[in-house]
Amino acid sequence: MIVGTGPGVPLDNLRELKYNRGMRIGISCYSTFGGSGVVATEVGKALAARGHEVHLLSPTLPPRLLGFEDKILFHEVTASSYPLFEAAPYSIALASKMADVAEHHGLQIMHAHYAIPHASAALLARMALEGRLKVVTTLHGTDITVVGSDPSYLSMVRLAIRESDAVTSVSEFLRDETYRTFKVDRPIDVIPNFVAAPRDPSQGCRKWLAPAGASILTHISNFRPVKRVMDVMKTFERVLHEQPSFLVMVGDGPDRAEAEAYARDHGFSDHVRFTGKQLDIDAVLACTDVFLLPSATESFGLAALEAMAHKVPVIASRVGGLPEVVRHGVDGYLEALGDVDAMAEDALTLLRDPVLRRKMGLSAQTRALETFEEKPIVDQYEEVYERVLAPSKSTVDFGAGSR
Ligand code: GMT
Repeated sequence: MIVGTGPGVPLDNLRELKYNRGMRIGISCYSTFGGSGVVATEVGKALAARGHEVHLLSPTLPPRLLGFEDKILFHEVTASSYPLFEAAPYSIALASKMADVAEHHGLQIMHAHYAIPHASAALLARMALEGRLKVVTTLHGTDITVVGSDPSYLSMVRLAIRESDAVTSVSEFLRDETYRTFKVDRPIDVIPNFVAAPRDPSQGCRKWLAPAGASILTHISNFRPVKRVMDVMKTFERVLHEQPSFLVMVGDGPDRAEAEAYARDHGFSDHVRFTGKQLDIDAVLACTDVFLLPSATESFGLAALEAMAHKVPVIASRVGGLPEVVRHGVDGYLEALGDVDAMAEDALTLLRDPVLRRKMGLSAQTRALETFEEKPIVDQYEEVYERVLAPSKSTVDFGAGSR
């Protein structure tokens, strides 16, 4: 089939041509159990399922890429050490790997998830390839709100945002914060995170997690200071005074030891299960009554969305992009940052009233699966890719030389 022999080809035909062959897309991310690592991997899987060729680059195999995935190739990024280096320069190794993979596999796009260092590395790779690679950067959260605004990174994050061929952010809040912090003058597309309908877990964990029919409250995070896990402990302590219940703490990170010590010192460690990192969060969420996310900031709150998909009402702080995900009084409750008394009251209201809990859980699930449905959101990423690959005019002239 000959396409594009006329003076110009309508964009729809170009799209069809490109889709028949599929785009060749690099995705660079951290291999985290949650957050940007999950979003990047799930976007990659969805794109591969649509026929695109996806190359995933990260320091270790992302947890969500366990099974064999047709049309996804994984490239491990390793920074070799040398006695002169105080720390192996991961960003340079990443840029080099991006350029190599792009060159040898004919990648058209490098999609960087989390600005530091993926977006800057992608810009270097684009330079190494003399512009033959488009860079799409997705901002996720602390790459803007915490680390990115640190003076030691700010200039390079600003450069990455300014020079990427397209920039997306996971919430309106994060887009506005980006404009405020970096004073960049360029469009930023808001493309929210998505969630799939949860599968039915093979076995319930309620019996082990909460003997004798007690209620289950769950928190899932990387236990960094921004997650305020001590607020989770204090909220639960108040709930436990009034209601037989158990707390499931999923994940690991710097504040885990302090939280475990708090439960021991306050005599309720028998009521808390620290599970560590878990791949199968569906199993835990399926038997959760209330989800707690009292973060200091949260650009989106993917963990909250995953809980909502399981019909679990969320109690969170009214910060960042959380109000774009959780509707106060409808899918759960949003309270002022640090107000553990209010959060405990909300949890007790829900635990004492199963009808209300089920109603909110149902609203939460409907919102999660309708507003944050995978297909239209992956469509938006595809549209961004098409835009950066399309010539600047809306028609394509393949020119005499290409015939
Ligand atoms: O920015 C971070 O703290 C890490 C990042 C990640 O890579 O896990 O989390 C952010 O991205 C998630 C996925 O888009 C969002 O759901 C989280 O809200 C966001 N975290 C923060 O803003 C604290």
